[in-house]
Amino acid sequence: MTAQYQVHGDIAVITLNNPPVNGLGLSTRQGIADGMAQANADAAVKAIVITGAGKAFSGGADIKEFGKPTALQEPNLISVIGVLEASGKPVVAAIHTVVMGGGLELALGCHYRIAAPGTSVALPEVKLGLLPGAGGTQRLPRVLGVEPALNMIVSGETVKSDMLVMAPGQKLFDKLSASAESVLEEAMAFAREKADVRPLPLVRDLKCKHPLGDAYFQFARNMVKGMSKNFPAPALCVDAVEAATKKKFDEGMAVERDIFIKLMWTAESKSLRHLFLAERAASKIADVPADTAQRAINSVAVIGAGTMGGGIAMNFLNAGIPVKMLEMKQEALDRGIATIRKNYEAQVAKKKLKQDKYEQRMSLLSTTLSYDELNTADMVIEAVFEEIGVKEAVFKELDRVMKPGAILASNTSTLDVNKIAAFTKRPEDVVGLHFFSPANVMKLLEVVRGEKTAKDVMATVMSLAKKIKKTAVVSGVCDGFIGNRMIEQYGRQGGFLLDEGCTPAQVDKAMEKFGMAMGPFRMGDLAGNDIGWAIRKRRYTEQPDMKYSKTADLLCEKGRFGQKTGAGWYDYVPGKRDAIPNAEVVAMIEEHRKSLGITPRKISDEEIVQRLVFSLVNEAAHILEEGIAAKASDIDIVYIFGYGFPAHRGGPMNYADEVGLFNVVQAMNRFAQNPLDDAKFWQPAPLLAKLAAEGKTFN
Ligand code: T1G
Repeated sequence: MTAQYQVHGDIAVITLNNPPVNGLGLSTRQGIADGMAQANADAAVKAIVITGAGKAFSGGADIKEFGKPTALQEPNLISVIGVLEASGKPVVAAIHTVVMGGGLELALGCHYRIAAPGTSVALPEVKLGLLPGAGGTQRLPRVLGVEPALNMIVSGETVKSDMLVMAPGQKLFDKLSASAESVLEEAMAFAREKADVRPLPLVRDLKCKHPLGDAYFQFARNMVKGMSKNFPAPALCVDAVEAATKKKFDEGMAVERDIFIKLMWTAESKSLRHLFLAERAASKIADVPADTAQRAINSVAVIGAGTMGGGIAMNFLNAGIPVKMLEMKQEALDRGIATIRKNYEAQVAKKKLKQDKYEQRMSLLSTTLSYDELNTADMVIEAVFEEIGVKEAVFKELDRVMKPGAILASNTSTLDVNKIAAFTKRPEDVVGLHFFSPANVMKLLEVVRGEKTAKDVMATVMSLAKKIKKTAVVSGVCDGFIGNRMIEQYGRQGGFLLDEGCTPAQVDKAMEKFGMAMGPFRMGDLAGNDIGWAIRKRRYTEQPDMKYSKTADLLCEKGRFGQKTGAGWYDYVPGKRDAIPNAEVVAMIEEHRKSLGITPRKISDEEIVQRLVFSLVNEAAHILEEGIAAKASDIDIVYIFGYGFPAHRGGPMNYADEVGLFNVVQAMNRFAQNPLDDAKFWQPAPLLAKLAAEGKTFN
């Protein structure tokens, strides 16, 4: 049982013990119910305390149990909370560290609640596309007030116990304990004091009203509508809390239950639950045990003070890790420092960063023009010009100066990490750390594992990624790793669609309606069309049979590289980001189409979305077959965190699973009939064909 029962004198203590965060799976729920029965049957027991072992009171329902039969098996969480409320003896929750979701709902079923200071309190279900489903929408407003409760439920945000006890008239916590260590003792003493109180106070009996009634909820609905475009849950949270103010408790519970069951089966919720586990699974490497000893990283060197080097350095400064930046010339260093200062000062101006914090971070930054001064750094990240000759020179120098055991990382986005490792005598210490621009903002980090990269280097960089607040995904070595290799196919399909009859705006609008942060052409203008141009030029020589539309080259030949040149597929007004369609570009595309003898055809949004998204899926299936990515969910994480794929779709692989792989393959077979497309590319990858034939999914 993952809940222990012990009697201390006249107090029974039930301790949730289901590591890592006391998720309320069936066995834990059963343990609580059994403990309650025992305590109520034991005349020597005067009162009961419930607490959590380890690093949480409880992180809520067991997310890993969702979708499994045991999730709804009795005693379900509502029944367990009913047992608490029906207890003939007082039940006191001794809360510390984390009390979230169903964990907070469990505590709300107790007669009293003692919280340690600094406890993280939340009803984060909305972040999983749900709403609190065990009475949270009915009880929290009763103890905290309608508005603070609704804010917590709709945002899913965490609030500290110290803040909550200051809410006027709150009855969420009867008191704060002196510390997390003393909360159990204090709760037991509190339970003794309340042993003879009758009737026992029940949250469900408290009144729940909002003075403005309908007007307030109308206001709340308007606010929520704006922030929850693709997600149904936030608006339904308002309905549930409104029911708490208008209906009897049990009727309100029925409203909450109906909504919860409905949301549980939405694609949005399944996507968000998939991403919650996928993000955490990404940091696990099958052949690198979780307890692999890590190398200490107490200081970092960065080679190159350009946009990437500066952004990379900021990640470490933000985490309190000293950085020494190296450039070849002083003015390059000065420019790099100035850019870092500008970025921090912009955050200070927006009150996102305190002045003293900014200064403290800058104090951790030093610069040098000499490689010899890098010999104390525990890790170095190279972010120099993307050309193999330059990388060779840099890594030969690093091999000469870096201390034994230092990690040598390259930020290369396309070059072969095995080749780079071979420039040194210590290939086992070499790894790729592919940051996404802007490196101090984008959460995704592709960790490129070379053939010889040591396991402890992998364990070290994966743990370091967490410290610098990056979501790391392991990639094998291939051209473009995971993300850029897939985005190249996505871009190719975009080009074919222009040749066949679309405008850039039509393709972008279709993809943005699907949920992409930006369509392919706006994204090209943002990243710089010259980047893709350079890659295509390489392809034309290396892979002459790879088909491309020429439109992107024609655009680049006009110097229309995108926002950085004020014009690309679209025009831009300085200082503004809106993409303004340009008639000349559309004319250029039509001209080009005519020169190919192509009669333009009307192409549906659905075809646009399928060709772009399924091109990602097919390339991803090859990436999985080749072992470049370890699991499909890693690829979803790459696309959500690195390329603006919509979270409510759960990533390209999750989306393909939702559509059904059989249907994906059917669509690919149709695309292969199109003479203007690339029939060879649309041959379903063997893994995809196999899963589709077997009626299986990627995840
Ligand atoms: N269930 C199962 N496992 C969980 C879990 C949960 N609720 N929360 C965390 N884990 C696992 C996580 O997968 C990881 O596992 C490990 O714990 C550490 O997580 C009826 C239905 C609690 C603040 O949404 O916000 O209650 O990778 O890396 O940074 O109304 O986890 O080690 O195998 O995040 O210290 C509502 C989600 C559920 C809370 C800890 N509860 N969790 O953060 O560690 S729905 C949540 C968190 C619900 C009821 C409804 C955080 C944390 P592994 P971690 P952390």
